Amino acid sequence: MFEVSDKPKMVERALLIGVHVIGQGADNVDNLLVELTDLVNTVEIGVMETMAITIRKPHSHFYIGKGKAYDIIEHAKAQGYDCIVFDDSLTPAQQRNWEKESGLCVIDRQEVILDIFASRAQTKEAVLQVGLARMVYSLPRLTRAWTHLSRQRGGGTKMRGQGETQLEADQRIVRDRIASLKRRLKIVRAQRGTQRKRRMKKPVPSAAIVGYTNVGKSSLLNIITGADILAEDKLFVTLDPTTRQVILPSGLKLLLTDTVGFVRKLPHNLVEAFKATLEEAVVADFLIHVLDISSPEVEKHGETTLEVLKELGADEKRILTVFNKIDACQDAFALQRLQAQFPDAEFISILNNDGIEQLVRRLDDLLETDSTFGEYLFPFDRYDLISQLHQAGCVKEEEAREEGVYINGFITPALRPKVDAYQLNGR
Ligand SMILES: Nc1nc2c(ncn2[C@@H]2O[C@H](COP(=O)(O)OP(=O)(O)OP(=O)(O)O)[C@@H](O)[C@H]2O)c(=O)[nH]1
Ligand SMILES: [Mg+2]
Repeated sequence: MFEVSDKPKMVERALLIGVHVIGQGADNVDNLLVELTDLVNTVEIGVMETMAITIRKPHSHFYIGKGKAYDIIEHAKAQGYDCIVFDDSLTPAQQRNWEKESGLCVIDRQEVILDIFASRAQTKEAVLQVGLARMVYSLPRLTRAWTHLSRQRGGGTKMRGQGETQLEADQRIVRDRIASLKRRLKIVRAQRGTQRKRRMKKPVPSAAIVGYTNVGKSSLLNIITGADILAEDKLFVTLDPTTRQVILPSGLKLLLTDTVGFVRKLPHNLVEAFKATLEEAVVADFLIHVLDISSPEVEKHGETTLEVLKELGADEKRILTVFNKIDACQDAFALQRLQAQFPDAEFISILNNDGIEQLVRRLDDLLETDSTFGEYLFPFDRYDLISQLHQAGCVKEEEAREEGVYINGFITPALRPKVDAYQLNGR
């Protein structure tokens, strides 16, 4: 990885391989290959051919059987491919074996995803997080012949210590980098933590928009709050959370956060590295789970999202399920079926502004169910509380009376304990 003299070779022509292990994995290999094609195209490698193969059990050397492996190598070389991409994860040893035997660049879905994240990362925190995930991924793979896809992964040789092999020196450098990235992340995260604390001090409830990549999460935040976040027909456009406030028709306020999208087989290192970013989902009062109904794989995508949420410890939250892109849904039967299956879900098209008003009303309902209506009388010296109620958009009516300030409205759970003592009506 750090032999800088090796100029990065560009790989251009890939053969994609999906492996079905009999009796394992409910995912359809062909569908996964379609998705892998999108992922590989995103890193600007041409997909020449996809191949689905079935094996009885994984083998340690090549993951698939040796006979099949040599057939594939021969085929790939004959066709002039320079890269083989596996949908399944290869162990560092398997990856090395493949590269040694074939002389081609052999990678897996995880590495492709890491590469996409790296190319998308813009903010300091995202760059550090992706950098960390990549370093952790490459540490056991340092002896590979190919250590990069389209981009050079930084580096630079350091002097080898006495008695140290090149590999040991490289490993030391990567470990040092991991440590340094962790240190720098800690600083950046402390800043984010301060921002979040400041936000949480405001008694405004919050919701996080979560879901598979490219389903329309950023578009939803844009249409509801009038924000101007980049929304594109590409995978993993958003890596950093953005929070905007919206005032709902009832007057209640809600903080909405757009988050990074998920994908099947998301590298564990990435989830780990993005945990701090995804914290936004964990601390939110509820989640808005967006799905793309026009995808034939919509249900699988939903399951993936719920799995990642579970890993983050956010699966117990209340979730409002939103099926987006109904304009592009070709299959009327699927729409009906999902409507029957998810009677509490919203079905919308952001593109056609269809169902958005109803969705916003649902957000209001959700907040109002949490909030309780009450009448209060505050002494004149408790303007601090009155101001917090205003900040949260709880106040329906306010009147200065002789004995204090009368207020009624829907009070959010966060504020209730603070104002309970001033409630009228026999409390
Ligand atoms: N047909 C259709 N396309 C939509 C709709 N809503 C969003 N899109 C498109 O879907 C694509 C993805 O939208 P984004 O808002 O970027 O999706 P995202 O979930 O934020 O994606 P990532 O940040 O990449 O995970 C964009 O090209 C949008 O224009 C819709 O209702 N109908
Ligand atoms: Mg987005």
